[in-house]
Amino acid sequence: MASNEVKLLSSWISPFVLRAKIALNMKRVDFESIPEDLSAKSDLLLRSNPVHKKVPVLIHGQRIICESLIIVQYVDEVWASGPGILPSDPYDRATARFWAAYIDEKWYPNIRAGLVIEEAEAKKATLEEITQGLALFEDTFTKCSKGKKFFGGDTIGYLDIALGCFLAWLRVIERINNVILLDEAKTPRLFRWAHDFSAEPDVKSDMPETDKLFEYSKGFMLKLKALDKKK
Ligand SMILES: N[C@@H](CCC(=O)N[C@@H](CS)C(=O)NCC(=O)O)C(=O)O
Repeated sequence: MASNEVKLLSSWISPFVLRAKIALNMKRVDFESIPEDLSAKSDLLLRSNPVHKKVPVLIHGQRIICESLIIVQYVDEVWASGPGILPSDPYDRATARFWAAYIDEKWYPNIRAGLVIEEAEAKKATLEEITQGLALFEDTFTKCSKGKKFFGGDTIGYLDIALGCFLAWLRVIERINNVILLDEAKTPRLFRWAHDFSAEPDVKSDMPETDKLFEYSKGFMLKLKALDKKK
């Protein structure tokens, strides 16, 4: 492989892969997206990410970078000429990293659970956790955006990507459960942000359509349950 070639081990359904794609799109990096079948992982994936065996994996020449937020950061640092993704101010950067860690460690598990759990009380509690997280993000958005369109200011940044990658799945969970989670009345700024983020060309080109994801999710729920049983 040429030393500067960029490949991304991908899956169209993966919010984590979407993070990497948005970052590469923002920096106008030419890359090859290599789709992975997550139920029959390729040797390339297993060799490239032997620790987690998950997508996304960025292959930049001979270098291998795993974990979506680390990839976003790497892309930001390597292709420094494009728009900055992480905030330039150290405090803003620390704040964005704090909330991105909260999203992955605390909030995302509820998104996953929202697709799997069937028992009524547990499902209600999970949906409530998702909504409470969204209320926190409304507040965080107000502080981080400083009156601008995105968490990152005038252009999308690290936190926009960290949270926005889940919007399509959030809409699927709303549809499956016939509920509104991102409520315009309760979280008006976040609602507007979700619309603006989804409409950005660097996002729109790769964000899965809700209808397609909804159809896919029907089989996917069974697969997730099977995976959970194996663990
Ligand atoms: N923390 C990882 C999460 C990546 C992840 O969960 N990827 C999923 C697809 S959405 C995957 O590859 N799953 C395969 C498996 O769990 O075996 C990241 O941020 O990149």
